[in-house]
Amino acid sequence: MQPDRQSSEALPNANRGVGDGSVLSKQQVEFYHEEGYIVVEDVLDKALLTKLREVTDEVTASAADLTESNDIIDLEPGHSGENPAIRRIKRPHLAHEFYLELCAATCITDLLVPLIGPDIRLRAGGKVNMKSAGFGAPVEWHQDWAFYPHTNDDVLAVGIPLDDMDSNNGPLLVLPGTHKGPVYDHHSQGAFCGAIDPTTVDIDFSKVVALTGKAGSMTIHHARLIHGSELNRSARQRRLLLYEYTAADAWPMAGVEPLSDFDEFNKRVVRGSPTIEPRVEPVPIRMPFPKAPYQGSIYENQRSLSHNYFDHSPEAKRAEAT
Ligand SMILES: O=C(O)CCC(=O)C(=O)O
Repeated sequence: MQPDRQSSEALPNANRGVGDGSVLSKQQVEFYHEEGYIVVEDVLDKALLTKLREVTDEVTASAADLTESNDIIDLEPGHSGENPAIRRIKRPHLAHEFYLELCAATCITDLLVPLIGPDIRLRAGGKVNMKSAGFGAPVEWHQDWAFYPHTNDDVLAVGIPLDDMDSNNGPLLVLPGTHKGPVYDHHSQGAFCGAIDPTTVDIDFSKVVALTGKAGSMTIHHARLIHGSELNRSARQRRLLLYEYTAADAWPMAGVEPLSDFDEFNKRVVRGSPTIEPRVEPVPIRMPFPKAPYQGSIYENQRSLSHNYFDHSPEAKRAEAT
């Protein structure tokens, strides 16, 4: 099954804006609450984008000697010293000081205040998904919320493309409005698998919208919004930095992330103040347990999904190379 591609350029203007240092318009905020996502153009200036690419190249180059994935680098199957291929940089705020600085930059957080309030915490996760030219793997449909439920759902992810993200190089795909629906089963064979089995649900996948944008723009999607992405069939890489943020009073449910270091938890408040009084709201929750049999990243978790939606076949990858 393949998504019916649709560019966000065809969408009403409400979901697009220019990152000129101002906060989001009322229309954009309403669009986010209604549809569960927005795209904002020109959020990173040229200097920040250049630095982000340099740092990402540096971290990528450091993977050349690796023979297996570690806490920071997730290798593509087939990676070798001669043909280094990394799938993801995990927890970028720990991978390089620059990613840590960038997650608190006002050009990003100014845009989040109208959506989740003035007190904002970075989640311990986050990633740079590399979606390399020729083999960048699909990500099956999922809700981030299934991985990390909190006491309230003022939880979202920000995506910053390092390369122009268009309909050919595996853009982020979303199903508008699904953040208001249920939290779907992300289990397979009795354990969490981090993906929705498309054969067991009544979801209208034809409503898909591709979030396209220039390098340095920013996508924002609600943690409950169903999303995924296809194989990158183009000859161009599509690197996407994803930071995950919560309102500071949205506390992770027990076991979802380690809270053994309370100082570190509070230091991740990138704006405003921490609190020890979680706001508890009646949000639907399914716990991601028992844990996925394949650990390491979403790509690993999703290996145990019984039915894929996107085409992962070697033939599809070869089609890209030609
Ligand atoms: O990089 C992508 O295309 C999708 C990423 C995503 O949804 C995830 O890693 O949770």
